Amino acid sequence: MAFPERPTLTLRGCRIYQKALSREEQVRMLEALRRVITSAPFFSPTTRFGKQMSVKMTSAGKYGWYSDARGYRYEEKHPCGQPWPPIPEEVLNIWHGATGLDRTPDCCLINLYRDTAKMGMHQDRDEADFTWPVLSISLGDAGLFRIGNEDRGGKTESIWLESGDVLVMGGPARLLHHGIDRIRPGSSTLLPKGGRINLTCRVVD
Ligand code: MD6
Ligand code: FE
Repeated sequence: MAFPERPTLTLRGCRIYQKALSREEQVRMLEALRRVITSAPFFSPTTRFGKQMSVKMTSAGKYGWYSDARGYRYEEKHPCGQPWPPIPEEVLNIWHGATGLDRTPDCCLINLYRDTAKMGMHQDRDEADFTWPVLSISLGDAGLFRIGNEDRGGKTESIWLESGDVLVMGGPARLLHHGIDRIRPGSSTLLPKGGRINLTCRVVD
C-alpha cells in the first residue's frame, strides 16, 4: 500500500492521515487482529489506584503494555503467561509507510472501546526514548480525541478520529497529553458488535 505523502491535517504537531486505509485494508487489518486476539485475548487492566479501566486491552510484539496495582509498565508476556503474538504485517506496513523508519516497533497496543468506554488524559511516557514517534490507527466507531499540552491542564483541542484514520505523534508533539472523551456508537459498520479499536505502535527499548 502506498501511504499518502502528506497528512490531511496537523493538530498541535500531530500528523493526521484521514481515511489512510481503504475499507478493504481496514477489513484485512481486522482479520489479522482477530488472529492476534485469539492467542492474546482482551483483558481489563486496573489503574494504580485499583480502578478498572473502561477500555479493554491486549498487545502484539516483543512487549505489551500492562497496568495493575504496581503501576504502568511493559511486560514480555500476556497475563495468561504466554508471549505476545507478533505484530501483523498489515500494521507494520502502515508504521513504515507513515513514519519512514526502518526500525520496527516493539509493541502494538490494542485498545477496545465499547459504547461508554473512554480514556482519560495521559502522556505516553513508559518508553525509553521519546525521539521515536507513536503511531495510532483507528478502526470502527469514531472516537473524540482530545489533545492538550506537555503540562497537565491548559487549553485543549478535539477531533473525531474515524475508521481508517492514522495519527503520528512525534517530535515536539510526542509528550502532549491526550485522551478519548467518548466514542460515537453506531457510526461505523466495520466491527460486527460495534465499538472502536485503536492500535498504538511504539518503540519501547
Ligand atoms: C486512542 N490513543 O486513540 C488512544 N497515544 O484510543 C492514544 O492514547 C494515543 O492516539 C499515543 C499516540 C497516539 C494515540
Ligand atoms: Fe496515548
